[in-house]
Amino acid sequence: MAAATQTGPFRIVYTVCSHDCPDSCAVLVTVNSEGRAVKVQGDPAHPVTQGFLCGKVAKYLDRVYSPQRILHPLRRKPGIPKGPLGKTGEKGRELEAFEPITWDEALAAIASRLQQIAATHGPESILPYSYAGTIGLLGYGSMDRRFFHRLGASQLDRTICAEAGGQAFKLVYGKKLGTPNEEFPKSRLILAWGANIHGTNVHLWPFVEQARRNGARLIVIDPYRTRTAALADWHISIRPGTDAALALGLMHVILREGLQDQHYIDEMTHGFAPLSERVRAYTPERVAQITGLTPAEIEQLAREYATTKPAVIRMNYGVQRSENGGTAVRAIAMLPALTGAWRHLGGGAQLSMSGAFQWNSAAIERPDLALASPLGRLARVVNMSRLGHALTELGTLPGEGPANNPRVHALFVYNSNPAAIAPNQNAVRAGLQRPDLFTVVHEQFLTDTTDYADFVLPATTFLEHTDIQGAYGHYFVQQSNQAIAPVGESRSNVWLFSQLAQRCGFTEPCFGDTPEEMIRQALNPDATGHSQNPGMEHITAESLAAEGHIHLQFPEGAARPFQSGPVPTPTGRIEFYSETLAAAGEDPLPAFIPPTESRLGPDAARFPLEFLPRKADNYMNSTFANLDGHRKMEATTNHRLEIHPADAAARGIQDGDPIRIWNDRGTLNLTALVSEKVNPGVVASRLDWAKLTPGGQNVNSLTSERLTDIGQAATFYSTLVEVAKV
Ligand SMILES: Nc1nc2c(c(=O)[nH]1)N[C@H]1C(S)=C(S)[C@@H](COP(=O)(O)OP(=O)(O)OC[C@H]3O[C@@H](n4cnc5c(=O)[nH]c(N)nc54)[C@H](O)[C@@H]3O)O[C@H]1N2
Ligand SMILES: Nc1nc2c(c(=O)[nH]1)N[C@H]1C(S)=C(S)[C@@H](COP(=O)(O)OP(=O)(O)OC[C@H]3O[C@@H](n4cnc5c(=O)[nH]c(N)nc54)[C@H](O)[C@@H]3O)O[C@H]1N2
Ligand SMILES: [Mo]
Repeated sequence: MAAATQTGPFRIVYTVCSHDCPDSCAVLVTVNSEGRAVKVQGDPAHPVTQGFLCGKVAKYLDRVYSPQRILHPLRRKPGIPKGPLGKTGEKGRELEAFEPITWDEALAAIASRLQQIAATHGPESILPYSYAGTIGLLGYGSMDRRFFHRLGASQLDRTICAEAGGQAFKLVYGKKLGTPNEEFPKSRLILAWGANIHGTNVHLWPFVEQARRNGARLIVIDPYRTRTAALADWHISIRPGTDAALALGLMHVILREGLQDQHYIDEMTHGFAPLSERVRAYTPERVAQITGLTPAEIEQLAREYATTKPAVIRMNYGVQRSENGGTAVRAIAMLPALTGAWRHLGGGAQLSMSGAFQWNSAAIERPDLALASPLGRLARVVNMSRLGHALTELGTLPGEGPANNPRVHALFVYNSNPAAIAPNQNAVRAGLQRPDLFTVVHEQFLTDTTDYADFVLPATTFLEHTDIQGAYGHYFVQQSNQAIAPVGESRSNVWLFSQLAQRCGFTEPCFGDTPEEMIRQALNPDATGHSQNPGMEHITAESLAAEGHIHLQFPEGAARPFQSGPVPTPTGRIEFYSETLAAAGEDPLPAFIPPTESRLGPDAARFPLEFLPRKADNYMNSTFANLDGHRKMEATTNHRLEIHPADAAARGIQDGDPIRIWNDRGTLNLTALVSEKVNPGVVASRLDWAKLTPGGQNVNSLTSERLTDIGQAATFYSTLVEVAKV
């Protein structure tokens, strides 16, 4: 549909949900004659949104018009120490710590302080911290990147979510592409591997259901009995962090029984012989010991997977939030190459489709501006999964040197809530509490992180600004149009960094670009107005604005991305044997190595339980957790630790008992939920705002800053704990 259509006194505006989710839904917003949004609905014309919204976004107007929205820039009052202010929404609490100021005052004060810190400690002592509060292309990373490059601020390595799996998939295939949702109904076997489809990717679910009506089986491999697992034909409750072993065991059986597609292997892959040699050691008996499954289950899964055609694997990022999660993703990603599943419509695998969106990112982010900064070069890179270490010695791992040089003196947070979502929360919060750290937070709500801010700036929601968006779960380019005026004095990320650049005296014209101009730059049109980006040549800025969503076009066809070669790896083939890893002196083949924090690791005697600090189905990471309607949907699991009856009994714990969970990094007080959703030896709890959790800390006070084998990413799911009744 067009950007906006008028029906009587109402306008219907095409927007795109910009929360960090594979689905990137088309959302039609009905706006009344007073300019107020009165309804949101999924666009029935969008083939993946299919006219429905998830439970979180169906209630979106509660968020947009929440009385808890930040409406004005705020400055910390003199003498008020940084730290938790108490529950959000308790009217007036924030005004005990902050005073409202004008945008002019806020921008002037922040620009001058940043420049002063840059002059005194060097610009790299300024650290931007952002992730995916919005995944709109402009809101996620555009004017902000320009500003921080020009300033010479540190760069951020954005590893908190998907780097391990993303890089691992690319080691095998060269590119993040996958089987589109629309092809899933043709599949006869759907393997959800570390993927809670119903919970975190619900717009794939109707396609799964359609496949099942056509006779497909759904198998879920997950250490937790998710909604998806409960709805499956077979739930395989694997031990956390052991997926590489299972994938190698499946390969062992497939090759032993000759179930591979040798023609596809010969034509498309590299390193079959050494891989065959490697998997010989992964017998079903050995893999059963590691994974907690039986040899018969492993054999059955291998046979079912290799002989059912088409078969598709929906891997999500759960597998790779583990110390050796990169290798696990690599090994799983090799399975459809071994069985030739890519040759069949409805077969293959899906992890992320983001590799298909080849924006003109140099024009959007302008890394060249770093040459005009006082550094005269690109700044150093700080890993966001090591924020504790970047800010304080408390985050230092055994055997590691002290934090960076120069020390971080300013932290600029937007699109993120690190005090809740970053690992090793106690180190992060100790860092945020440093009186010498200047902290600015651009936010919609008074989160765990704003409690530590010197300045809080009000941010818009996706209804209140214009953006362009790809997706990591489908192949549609979309334009999201501003539907309503900004609530209060909130402003978009683009506006904020454009203003700050001007206050800092940056005269490059790009700092004056409007969102519409930046959408054009992202599309990079030729003289006829058509995009020059691969796959977008049929798109113009006008056609996108008029149509809302337009599917990418691939010469090779999107439905079977790796049906034929070459693939963009060093050898041009799907790499079982990674030439990149070999060149780096690392093991070029997948192997199972137990995570340090696992029942097979050195600390298992002290901390015998493997902890899953999970996402909530009704929040988006920490987003939505402050809204009553969303909290009600999580009521049965809020502040609960799910523990198996055997582990509970061994500790004298009964359902509803107050319990303490701890390791060397922190302690959490929750209530026991005795449940068979987890196996013995595994406990689980949900991510929530720390200040809404009794004791003021959340699950990330227990997680570590250890990084993954590939991609230097966070390892939330490699965490050991002990539990006792209090
Ligand atoms: N409702 C909702 N939707 C979301 C989000 C949310 O918070 N809530 N978050 C969004 C974000 S940021 C992302 S990145 C995406 C992707 O999110 P997902 O990758 O789906 O995220 P997770 O829930 O972390 O992991 C999926 C499943 O992996 C399981 N798992 C954990 N460890 C292991 C393991 O060792 N092996 C196996 N096989 N499974 C394991 C978990 O129990 C979980 O059920 O979802 C997005 N969508
Ligand atoms: N224990 C545990 N920790 C985890 C995870 C887990 O599964 N378990 N998952 C990890 C993963 S996969 C991810 S992706 C990260 C997510 O970490 P974050 O990206 O920090 O995600 P959110 O918690 O959703 O916080 C995003 C914030 O951005 C704000 N925001 C939204 N839109 C805008 C905007 O346009 N402008 C500005 N300035 N702000 C905006 C929202 O209000 C929200 O507070 O968390 C990680 N942390
Ligand atoms: Mo994520």
